Amino acid sequence: MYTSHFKMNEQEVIDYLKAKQLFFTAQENKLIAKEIGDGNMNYVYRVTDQGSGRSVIVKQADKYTRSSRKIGQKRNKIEFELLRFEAEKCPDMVPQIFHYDEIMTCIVMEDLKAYQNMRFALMEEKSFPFFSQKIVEFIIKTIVSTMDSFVGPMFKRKQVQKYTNVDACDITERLVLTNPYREKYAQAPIEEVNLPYLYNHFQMDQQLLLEAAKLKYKFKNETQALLHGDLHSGSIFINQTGMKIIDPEFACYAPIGYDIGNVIANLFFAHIRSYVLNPGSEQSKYFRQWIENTVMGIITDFTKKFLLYFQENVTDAMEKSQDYRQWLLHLILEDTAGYAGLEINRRIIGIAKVKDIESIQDKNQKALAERILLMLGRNLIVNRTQIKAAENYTAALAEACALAEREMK
Ligand code: SR1
Ligand code: MG
Repeated sequence: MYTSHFKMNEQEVIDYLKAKQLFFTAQENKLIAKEIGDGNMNYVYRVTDQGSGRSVIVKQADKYTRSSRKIGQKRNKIEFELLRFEAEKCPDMVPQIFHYDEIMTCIVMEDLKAYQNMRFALMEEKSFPFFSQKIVEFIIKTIVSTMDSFVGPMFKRKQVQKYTNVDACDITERLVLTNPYREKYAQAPIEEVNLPYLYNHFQMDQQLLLEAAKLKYKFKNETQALLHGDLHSGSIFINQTGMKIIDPEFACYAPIGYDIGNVIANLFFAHIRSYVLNPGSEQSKYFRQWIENTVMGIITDFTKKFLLYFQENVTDAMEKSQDYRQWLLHLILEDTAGYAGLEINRRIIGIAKVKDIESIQDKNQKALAERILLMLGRNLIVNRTQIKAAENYTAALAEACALAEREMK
């Protein structure tokens, strides 16, 4: 049984766990399953024993995406391998894995019921004081540590082969790095009032197009480190005491700034949502200040920890000087700003939108949020060589708000 792959339904997932004797004891036999996936790619089942209340997650990758597009299933193995690797480096920051099935392409893992998806927590304007430190710890230990400067180029090249997933990279290259900049691919709906800006300015902006193309080139050609590959707030589960990072199915070797930029961009979505919905409330101002401090904290903490990690762990004889690591840090920070901009743009005018902005009901408020974010995205891409210090981000944010408000008056 289970010697060839098929997509399981809820009952079949229960049967699978029973047949494989996974997670539940023989006494726990009142199992119910519910499909809870809200992404575009996989099927995610929560299976609960109604007697004990214990539950587990089964995530299955099919040969088709949920929108019926044919796709390879390598992402599931990569996700499992990366979760296993991350568990060695940051055991408190990933879900526990109970089982991986290469034929059924499914992972049986801890149900993170005690945590909330961070995107939704941010939409409720919850703040998490420890977040910047923790995410930087994760980035240093699981991403920076995979650079050839530490593990050697021979080992890294083998790892690059192991983690190359043509399907996942193709999705990123189309959805993030191309389509938002090409008129025929830009995906409505954005608010109608923003369409002239999109078509006549944004997509005609030769400087923006050139800089976005350079960042795409880097993504395709620079195998700097093993990334999570989709490090947005929806890939993080969080509560007041800790967080767990899930879903590394887009993992690949690419510039580190891609992941850091994703984290920052998704914090900005929550910030701008709050700014347009609750401009005057003191509580919301506190939340937005926390986001700004968090973005600044990520940059300053990454700077400090990267330099220290590099100094203590570099093995390449040519890379031992302080000037070298400073030079490298600056490249990563530049990339961070640029990829943050690309993530912002693609979530506004691409097909994979974010709830933070999509769920804004009032058309004027949503239009303002879109315009601010597109202006911020552009600025971060085009001026990325100047955006290296923590305060540059808050300045860029304030500038985008002021500019967009003026234009939309
Ligand atoms: C087909 S939609 C794929 C997108 O969702 C994932 O979360 C990734 O961000 C990807 O770009
Ligand atoms: Mg995902």
